[in-house]
Amino acid sequence: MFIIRWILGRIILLLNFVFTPKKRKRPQAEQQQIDAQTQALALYQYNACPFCVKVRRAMRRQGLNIQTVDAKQSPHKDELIAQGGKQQVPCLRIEENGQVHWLYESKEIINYLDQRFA
Ligand SMILES: N[C@@H](CCC(=O)N[C@@H](CS)C(=O)NCC(=O)O)C(=O)O
Repeated sequence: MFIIRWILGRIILLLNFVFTPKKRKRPQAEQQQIDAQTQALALYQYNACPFCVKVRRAMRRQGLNIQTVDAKQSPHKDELIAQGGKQQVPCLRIEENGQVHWLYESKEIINYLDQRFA
């Protein structure tokens, strides 16, 4: 089972590499503004998870430089469970006005990013 999952993961990463979406280009000043906002975001994810790949592709299409965090590693895994509530990726950590929100579900995350940055 582990081997099959591993092979599928490599296929997903290969396809993602071959069909890398075009990164959105913005005027420099606008991109700097967006970068300042996305500094408050972090995507907790696994490298070869198909749902995480979907979100990373959406981020690239939008030209969003959001930090990615490997949720398989300590202490990130523990942070995700303790603060987010469950061990599921992708999960977007959103820091806003001193408060932290954890957004699960790839579809929800992509909707949030599209609404905020599109
Ligand atoms: N419906 C969720 C599915 C996410 C999902 O199934 N993620 C898997 C990884 S691909 C997961 O977090 N499993 C728990 C684990 O591996 O610990 C989404 O679209 O984000």
